[in-house]
Amino acid sequence: MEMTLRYYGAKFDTVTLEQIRQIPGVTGVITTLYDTTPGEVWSRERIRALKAEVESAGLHISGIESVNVHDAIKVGTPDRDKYIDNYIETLENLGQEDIHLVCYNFMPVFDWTRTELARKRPDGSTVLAYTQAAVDAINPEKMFETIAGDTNGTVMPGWEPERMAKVKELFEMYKDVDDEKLFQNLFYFLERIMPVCNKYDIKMAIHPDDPAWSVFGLPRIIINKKNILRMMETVNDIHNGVTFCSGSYGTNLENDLPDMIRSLKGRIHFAHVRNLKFNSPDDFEEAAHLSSDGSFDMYEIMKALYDIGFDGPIRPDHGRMIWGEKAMPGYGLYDRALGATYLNGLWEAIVKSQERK
Ligand code: DNO
Repeated sequence: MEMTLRYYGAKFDTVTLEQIRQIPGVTGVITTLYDTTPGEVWSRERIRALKAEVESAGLHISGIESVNVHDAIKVGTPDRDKYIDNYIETLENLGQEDIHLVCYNFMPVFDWTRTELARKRPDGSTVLAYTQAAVDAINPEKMFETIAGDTNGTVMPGWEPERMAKVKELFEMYKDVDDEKLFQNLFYFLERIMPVCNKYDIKMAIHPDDPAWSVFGLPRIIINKKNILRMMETVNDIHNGVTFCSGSYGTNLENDLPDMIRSLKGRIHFAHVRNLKFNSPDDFEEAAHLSSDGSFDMYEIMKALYDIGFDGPIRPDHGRMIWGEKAMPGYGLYDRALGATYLNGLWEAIVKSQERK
């Protein structure tokens, strides 16, 4: 595996490449052209400039998170092919610039959903949190307004103000899309992009829906082992793979995370590893990475990744806000650096204990 950190680009991130470079063991970044909109073609020039920026800091691009999928593709509107053609062109440009991993999601309307961006924990840190009761009580169009005050002035992925301004229209677009239709639209998209992925050896890594159930009555499909295996079998190509995100699949306590990892051998191309602390099955907060701070056994998660021979990039995910830092919620420097170091420590211990058997 390679330890990486997510980086939003100099214009958007409070964390610099120079800081990332000093986290022990972090050699790559997962990044994006954050100011592009879904459906837009990424030019080779811009990709090259992004690479140069990262490489001049002594790091490299380990993958892209995300090349976002236009809603026309998810909904399956008559003009979807035009947007898929653009997506293919972007993949081609990435491939020509030697980038071989793309994370994306197929969630309708909202990307990840949280009801709080700064819940205070007993140690004074603040974290992202989710309470089902708050989702049930709210008009989805007002969702963004309820959390906007806690973004620390940053633009959060999936919650861009331009997108949130169109929430009503987006709900309207999805009104006839159920889980099965969304699946079929995903398969259509994948079948069309697989040839270019094969040509340039680009591994597509779908991010799970977060939380792993339907919110606001919208369809959600990338939520459990059964659905993900269906997706892997239907488009049975190594380039059709997953981002294994412990914090997203883990929102549903019925998901056995190490077992899911083992069942996806060869198809996990990227891993997001973080911990959650459940107060009840309907209320969780994003704990520190350390097992004892949350509800997951992080050793077992890392061990399962080791056992399947996972050799892709891994990144600590959503850190707590600590030590007075002001950054994009979940994406500060300090707690993600602690997370990277902890995960590296687990990995070293696993590797050595296996080698010395
Ligand atoms: C949230 C992230 C997601 C993820 C996308 C992938 O912090 O994990 O926004 O990047 O769903 O497309």
